[in-house]
Amino acid sequence: MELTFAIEGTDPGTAARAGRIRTDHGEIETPIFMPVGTVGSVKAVTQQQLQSDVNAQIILGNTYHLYLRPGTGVLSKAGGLHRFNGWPRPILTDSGGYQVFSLAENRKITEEGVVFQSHIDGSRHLFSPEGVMDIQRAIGADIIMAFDECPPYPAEYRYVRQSMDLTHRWLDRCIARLADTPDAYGYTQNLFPIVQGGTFADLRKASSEYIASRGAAGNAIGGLSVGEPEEQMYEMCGLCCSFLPADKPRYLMGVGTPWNILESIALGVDMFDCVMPTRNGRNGMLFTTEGVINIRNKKWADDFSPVDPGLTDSPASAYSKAYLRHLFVAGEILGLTLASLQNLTFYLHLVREARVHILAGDFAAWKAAILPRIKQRL
Ligand code: PRF
Repeated sequence: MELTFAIEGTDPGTAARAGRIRTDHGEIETPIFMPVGTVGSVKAVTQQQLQSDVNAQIILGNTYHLYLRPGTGVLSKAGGLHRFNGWPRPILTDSGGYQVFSLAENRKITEEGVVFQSHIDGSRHLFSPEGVMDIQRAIGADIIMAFDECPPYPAEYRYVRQSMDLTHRWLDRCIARLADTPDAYGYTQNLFPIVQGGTFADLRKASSEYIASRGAAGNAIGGLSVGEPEEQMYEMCGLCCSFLPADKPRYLMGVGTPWNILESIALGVDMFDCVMPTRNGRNGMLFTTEGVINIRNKKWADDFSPVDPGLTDSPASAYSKAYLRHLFVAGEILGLTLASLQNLTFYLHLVREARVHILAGDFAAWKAAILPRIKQRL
């Protein structure tokens, strides 16, 4: 069945909403954070831990990485990514329209698509809107992203406008290709188009209106959190939300810090993903209910309090800060797992709490009270 979205509550003080997305692999309560599993694995964490400890409701995969390794041949034979990696809940795949710009070498963009060299072995490939839809069919995610160009920041108005127009033409080719190809595995794959337009208000409005006119089951906001000031990101995000349909989920791509997420929920965003909790976690940066910690810091060497006393359901809370610091200093791989679990548990806890407070109607007051605490550097 096609993905559906039901709004279950709206916050009186902000544009925040609490909703429920239904997919063929289960339901997602929004607002939601989606852990990033680039190559079909959320780094350092097992699928069982993601389900039982983190209670992740949906994870991300990347078309760019999965296409290069293990390739669509293996994924098709496996019966899709859910069967391949044993994750039974919903999956979303990004289109590669971002990774190809951030990772690949010798890229060349044309109307047809992007020619690039693999960051793994230098081999040459073409990503076109049609090709990327075919790859995402083979991967078999429940939500698949349109092929877009994310312009760098800063960029000239002329470049961003032409890039946005190209993204819109590519979107129409994505839609046409999907209409011509069946779902690969008997469940529905839903295309989310992506708003671009850089930091230019008129382009953001034009792109949001174009995307909205396509009537997709959900819509994404791309091209933000690429180096622009936070205030500008919020301004553009709020603008996009005001033009995207209210009765469809809105996904802000690649954002962000816990406070970015709370501010964007207030603007009307429902879905988020970011490598920050896992990547920064592996570098020793921990998000806790008390504030942000660098667990490698000497000051934790003999601090035997739990990693996050305010988050008792975090697996890391069974251990002390001193022990986790010891694992990092000793280079033990368990440290990477515990830090990743702590940060993901924190992010999922945060959006669950946000949902509770939206439904209770006191989201704005709760956000104002919690922000200074979680932003604090300890
Ligand atoms: N486009 C796609 N994926 C993305 C982005 C984008 O603009 C971003 C920007 N923050 C993150 N991931 N396809």
